[in-house]
Amino acid sequence: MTNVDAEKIAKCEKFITETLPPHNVSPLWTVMDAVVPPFPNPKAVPHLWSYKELRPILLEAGELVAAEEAERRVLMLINPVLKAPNTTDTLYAGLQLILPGETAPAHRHVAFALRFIIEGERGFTAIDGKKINMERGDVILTPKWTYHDHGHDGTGPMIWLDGLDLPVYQFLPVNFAQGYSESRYPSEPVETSPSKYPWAPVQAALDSQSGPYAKFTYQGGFAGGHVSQIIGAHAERVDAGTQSPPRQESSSFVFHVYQGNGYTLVGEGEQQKKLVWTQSDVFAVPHWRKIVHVVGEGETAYLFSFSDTPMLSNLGSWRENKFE
Ligand code: 1HN
Repeated sequence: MTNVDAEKIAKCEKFITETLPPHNVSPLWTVMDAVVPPFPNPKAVPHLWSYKELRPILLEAGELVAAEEAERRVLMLINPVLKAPNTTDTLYAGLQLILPGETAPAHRHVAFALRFIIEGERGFTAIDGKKINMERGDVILTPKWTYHDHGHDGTGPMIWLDGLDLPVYQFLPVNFAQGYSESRYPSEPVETSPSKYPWAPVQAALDSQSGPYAKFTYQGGFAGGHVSQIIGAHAERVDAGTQSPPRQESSSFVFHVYQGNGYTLVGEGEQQKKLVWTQSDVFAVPHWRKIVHVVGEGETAYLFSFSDTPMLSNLGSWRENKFE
């Protein structure tokens, strides 16, 4: 290095550390790669939560705190390298418990929620005055800014997976929430609702497609197209002893195993992670990670998932890698 170079480097350093800061400016050229990386680089890592492990802990929470007290008795599924409420960089997932006779009081918020019912019968959610019964496999939407409360007219625990777009409101600080004046919003029972997607027709739609792999996207709801502007919901069938075609999308996903045993390979090369799953497990897939589901002999696997695909599409930022 010549003296001229050394002098210039020292000048540059002084410029960056002394001249610029008082003006509240910062050089782009030292951080260009970080601001515009060559590939999407989510912070979240692939991770699996075992239902068998978490169920007793959730029931213990049921003994320690009442739904009324908690407002929502939920164990948040937090990505190991992130903080609440992040399951992925953009998606939130949690396991919620309601016990017989309890009320999770009415409130509304800007954030959208969907629920996938895991176990229990005769639990209900009331959405804007419509009391909707919950059964295993149902997907139930809670559109933005609708009053909703949950309850349980049956016996035994009622457990479901919540999916919300909460992490998005970490950088869009416009999430208002409002409690209702009473614990329940007045409601009447309904048999069907545009908010509710029972499992049977979804499985029938998957089973009517030929071949060992099938995919279904929940449509309509209140948003037209996907179930909401930010979160989309999907289901997949992978036959026993087969694997899904590889896919890689901009989106991040939270998966829930409705039925079956297998594993999912997430990512490639040294970063690849193998998530081994069985019924009712939940796992997180970060953005832009290649995914292959591998299913064991014996039982057909059905996977539910929710993603941020609609948000990315609406922002013109969704893309996929085609594997021919
Ligand atoms: C919420 O309102 C529910 O209504 C569940 O069941 C989870 C997590 C954060 C904020 C609001 C529900 C939630 C939530």
